[in-house]
Amino acid sequence: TPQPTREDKFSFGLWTVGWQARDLFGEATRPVLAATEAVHKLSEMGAYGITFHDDDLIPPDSLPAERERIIDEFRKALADTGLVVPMVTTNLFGDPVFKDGGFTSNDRSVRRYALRKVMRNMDLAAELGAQIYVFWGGREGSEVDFAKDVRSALDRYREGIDMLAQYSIDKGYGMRFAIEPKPNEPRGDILLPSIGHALAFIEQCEHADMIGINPETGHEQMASLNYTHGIAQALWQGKLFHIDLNGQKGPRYDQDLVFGYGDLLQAFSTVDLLENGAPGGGPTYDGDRHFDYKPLRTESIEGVWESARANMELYITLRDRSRNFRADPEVQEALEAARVADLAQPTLGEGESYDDLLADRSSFEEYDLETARNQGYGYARLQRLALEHLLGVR
Ligand code: 3MF
Ligand code: MG
Ligand code: MG
Ligand code: MG
Repeated sequence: TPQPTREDKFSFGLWTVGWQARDLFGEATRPVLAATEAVHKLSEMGAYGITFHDDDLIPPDSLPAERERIIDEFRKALADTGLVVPMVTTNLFGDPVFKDGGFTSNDRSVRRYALRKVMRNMDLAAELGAQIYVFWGGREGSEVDFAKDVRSALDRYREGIDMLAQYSIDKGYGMRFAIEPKPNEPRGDILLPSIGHALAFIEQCEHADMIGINPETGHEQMASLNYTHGIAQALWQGKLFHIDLNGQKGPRYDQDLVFGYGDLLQAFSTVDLLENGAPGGGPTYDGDRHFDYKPLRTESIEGVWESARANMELYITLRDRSRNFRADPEVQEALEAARVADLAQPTLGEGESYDDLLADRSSFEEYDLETARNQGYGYARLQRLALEHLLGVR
């Protein structure tokens, strides 16, 4: 079985392996996992980083001295193991104060409190060297259309993000922000529900250049969207700042399964894109491969580590398979036959204008429509070869 190493850049949220499996219908099935233990164990298993929400690391009601002690112990575990903190985020969803949102609550005092909570945690994130700060607005949304003025909510969302960006700039933190879209759960409808909505929102921000996205596999798939296509567009726009990999079986509640334990074929194309880029070139992703999953509620701590390992091993397996896929002469021939790389060729010739196109009778008046209509594209063969590589039968 493949052995993960630091070079693979695998990271985990403290809230993933640390999830006590409390759900909507039942109590916790596992005891608290100390952050320092998570650091040591993840490091032993070959991970590279750990990420956290403020409240995962520091229980919200901690007194200042307790807070300092926790941070010191965590910092020592990081130093002892060499594990890094590539990303930090804020819990703006757990406390009942955020039941109508953080940045977009109808209560202005809640909005001000939310901004302060983020600023305090950004100071800690900077101290720990995090370069990416994630914003998942799980409570920014509504169940009642008449109760939320979405345009004002987006104004307030933008105001919050822009103010915090200015804070990072003024403090010299040099952070980049990553917004994480999700269609619903816990709110009936969440603002910035998909990759596309988030990308469009970012363009409206004053500090758009330092704001990107943190798309999660399962979140897009909850909305029946193609995750690989979504991250490809984010890459195209230079906005794939971070990533939450996991598994999801179609449009149902947020399952947070192990990466690949849902739409395995799409997980294969995701890894192929992340690792092999696109045939036409363009920006690639070089951040950490971050897993945001939940170990099954049925498992004790052994099962937690088993599933953490499963995320990394499956990623490595898919990476190996995708390299074999790309290197296979028959696949190369099939890609050629399917003219996949031809799409990188501009539709107009060099220096060609629409007048030239209008003058080109072969493009319209004398176009051989019948041949174009009757041609096959050769994608079926490509799909069969991809499946065979995925299954390891080639
Ligand atoms: C919820 C999530 C979140 C975010 C996290 C920061 C609790 O569905 O995915 O995890 O990932 O808040 O990234
Ligand atoms: Mg999820
Ligand atoms: Mg999630
Ligand atoms: Mg997530």
